[in-house]
Amino acid sequence: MILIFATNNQHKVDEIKSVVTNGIDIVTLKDAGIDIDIPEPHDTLEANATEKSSTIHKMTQQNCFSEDTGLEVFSLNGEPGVKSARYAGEGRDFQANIDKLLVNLAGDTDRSAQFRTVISLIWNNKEYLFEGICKGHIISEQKGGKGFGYDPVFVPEGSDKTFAEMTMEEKNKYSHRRKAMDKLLAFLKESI
Ligand code: ITT
Repeated sequence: MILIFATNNQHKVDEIKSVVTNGIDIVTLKDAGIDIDIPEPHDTLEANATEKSSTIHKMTQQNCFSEDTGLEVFSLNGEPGVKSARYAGEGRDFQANIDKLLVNLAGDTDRSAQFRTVISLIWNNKEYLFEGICKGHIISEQKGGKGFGYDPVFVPEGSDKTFAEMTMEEKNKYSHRRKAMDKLLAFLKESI
């Protein structure tokens, strides 16, 4: 079964492919020959995920899914949240985003945070949403060189390592993205 994954983020593709079971062929936008930067104009993860999947569904008429993820820091009232990719500006620079986050959190004793992923699946012309949350905290100095985005400063609950110090398999034990994807896979198992 073929499922288009409406993303331009190769890190997300690698993580999703590593948790998908046999029988599902994940086709990326690149594989499908689609070269567009899908806009994310909305102020919720849900609405942006819907925008991405419905844009690709309109173009291809095929079953597809997208996901939008945000890092929600409690003492910053949920920021960077839906603006996670562009927190420090339109350049979408991972390092600049981390630097801004650490400056904004300087001196804060509550460093609790969560990653939240919302997947929008369009399956047989109907939309389904799935959410995955990973709770943890933000450390004050970056650690590790793996992963992407805010991984070097995020330590999930139950671990003393940042996501950037983990292999993809270890990150998958905790990750928001894997939890949301597990729900999508369970749905497909019931629906096929
Ligand atoms: P697509 O919209 O093409 O899927 P994107 O990179 O724009 O890719 P998002 O809008 O969901 O995706 O990006 C949110 C940002 O949040 C992303 O650029 C990273 O900085 C960060 N992020 C998302 N998932 C993350 C993860 O698992 N670990 C660390 N940071 C993450």
